[in-house]
Amino acid sequence: MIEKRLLTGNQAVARGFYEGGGRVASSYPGSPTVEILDSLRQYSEIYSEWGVNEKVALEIAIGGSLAGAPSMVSMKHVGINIAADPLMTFTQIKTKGSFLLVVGDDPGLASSQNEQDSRFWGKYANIPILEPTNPQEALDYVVESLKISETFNTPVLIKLTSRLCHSRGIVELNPRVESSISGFEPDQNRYCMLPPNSNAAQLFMKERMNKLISYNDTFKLNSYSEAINHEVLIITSGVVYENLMELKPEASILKLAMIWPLPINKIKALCKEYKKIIVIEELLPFLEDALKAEGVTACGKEYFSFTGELTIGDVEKGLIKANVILNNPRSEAINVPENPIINRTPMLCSGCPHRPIFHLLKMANATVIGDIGCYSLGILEPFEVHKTNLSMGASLGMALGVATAHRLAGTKKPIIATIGDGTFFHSGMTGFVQLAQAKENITVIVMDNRTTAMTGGQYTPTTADYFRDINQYTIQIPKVLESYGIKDITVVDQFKYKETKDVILAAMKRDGLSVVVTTRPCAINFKIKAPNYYVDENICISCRSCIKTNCPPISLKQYEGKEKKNSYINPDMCVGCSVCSQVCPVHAIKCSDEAVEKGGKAHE
Ligand SMILES: Cc1ncc(C[n+]2csc(CCOP(=O)(O)OP(=O)(O)O)c2C)c(N)n1
Ligand code: SF4
Ligand code: SF4
Ligand code: SF4
Repeated sequence: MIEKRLLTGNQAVARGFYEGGGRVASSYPGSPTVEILDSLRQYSEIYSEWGVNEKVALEIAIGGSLAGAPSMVSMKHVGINIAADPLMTFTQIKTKGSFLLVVGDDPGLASSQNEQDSRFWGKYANIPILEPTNPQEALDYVVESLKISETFNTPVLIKLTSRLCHSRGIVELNPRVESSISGFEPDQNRYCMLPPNSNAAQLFMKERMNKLISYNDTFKLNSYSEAINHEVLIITSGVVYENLMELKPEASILKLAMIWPLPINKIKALCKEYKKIIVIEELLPFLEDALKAEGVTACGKEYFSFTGELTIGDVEKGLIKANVILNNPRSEAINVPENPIINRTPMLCSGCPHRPIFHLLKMANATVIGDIGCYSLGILEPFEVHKTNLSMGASLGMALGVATAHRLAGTKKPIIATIGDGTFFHSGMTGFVQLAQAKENITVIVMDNRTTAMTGGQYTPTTADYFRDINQYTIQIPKVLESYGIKDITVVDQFKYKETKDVILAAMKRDGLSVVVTTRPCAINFKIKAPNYYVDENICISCRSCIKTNCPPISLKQYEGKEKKNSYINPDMCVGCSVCSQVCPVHAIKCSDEAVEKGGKAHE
């Protein structure tokens, strides 16, 4: 009997890599692909590792492939920007071990800073792209891509989206095909990318692409369903195909599994039979433009948005506009009725170590150049301290640019940059090298919460430090910065609110670069729970200072016999960080553990 399991798209990718004989996998965390590497950890046959950023993760997988091991790297769409340098040269090489680049796009921006379309990277890098529509296909396409990679000596890009990565489907499991690792065999013509080798590589890539076009013309995973009426041919791929099938349009449908290079001979032959060719694809008109460039009269983006996901309703609206289906909407009946979801702004968790920093930055009247991590929530109410948010590690260079421009303009306003430990190691270290040599007045707060919290708590080099596990490697941020020649570095425990405030305000006043490293770990990932705090309503003067810390357990309550509402702390949610008690002007917030209240140790 065939074994079946309910898997997410991410889990199915991991399973496919296992079944296809995968040996080396690396990744850098980022939604929507984080769980691929997490799922791979269950397979002892596969070595898996988080890279310090996407470039290093890619390079680990490249190394695995050069040594003949079937290898895979996974990342979110913006990760390709970081990995692009080695990628664009690696794809010129005649690969040895099979190589997969799995990328998760995020149409609709569920958890990303932009909506870039990774298909363009695949085209630019001259490699084939496969796009599955559901978890079963995610598994099958990974297995197939390992074979394609081996046959054509090419890296293969598998393009996923958030919807597919996180949705579940029943998947058939098959046994693993074992693979051997041949080891690295020196071949300078093949692996040393300098002229004339790279000149020859251009011709190899071109020839490889031509072979792939012929292969795709008869590729077994592309599917064509023919309507009786030959009015309209719809060309589509990915999750959109599943949405389209819910509508059962009276049109022929060509679903592409390998979306690049196009099976152009097959498409041209088919298109001759139809009056109208409609392309339905999320984000940019990648397929549509490629078809037009080949002389196919295709349309698409005049009916379907260039931004966001294309839901069943969106596909239906577009097809009504294109006169393919009648103006008789079915999607409302198909779509699950909307539950009344209460919109809430994302919030820092109870006891989050970033909270006191934002609370006091709010009062500091500085221009704060933010970065990417849980601390991006410093953009939102009630803090609204971060004035920029661009890409990982960008806060440092940008702060330098702003400070320089201000100096040139004669403006004197303190410039602060924030960065987390995950981002420091990902791409902040180089920014610090630049800052160390500059002369501008900048204060950088390194919020070392000992983890990559925003993507689910993957380790960083300082994670081991927190656990005091000397067997794990440990890199201390202040020591790294000292080695750059930075002298003004203060390490502070930000739950000592007053002391932290003094440290940051003093750093802002000092000339040159000042760095403040905060040390409190992420409350969620380290499962921190210390004795809770409570409000003595008889002392509380309803000033709302504690409410402004925006810690989830704190609310206003109508106590019996009181005229005004006073503060209240939900004891089940409070993790005892003490920050609210430190901002209370009348000492109305107390610890439930008297020993802590009298100066004992809390929250360790
Ligand atoms: C190039 C790129 N890769 C991955 C991500 C996903 N991502 C968002 S925040 C983050 C790191 C956060 O870690 P850290 O700086 O330690 O901050 P924390 O969330 O722990 O506060 C990552 C990897 C991204 N936004 N951009
Ligand atoms: S996960 Fe950790 S760092 Fe992120 S908001 Fe929660 S406590 Fe703060
Ligand atoms: S002590 Fe105050 S700020 Fe800290 S977790 Fe409890 S309610 Fe939140
Ligand atoms: S800060 Fe203190 S006095 Fe002000 S509302 Fe909170 S508990 Fe009451």
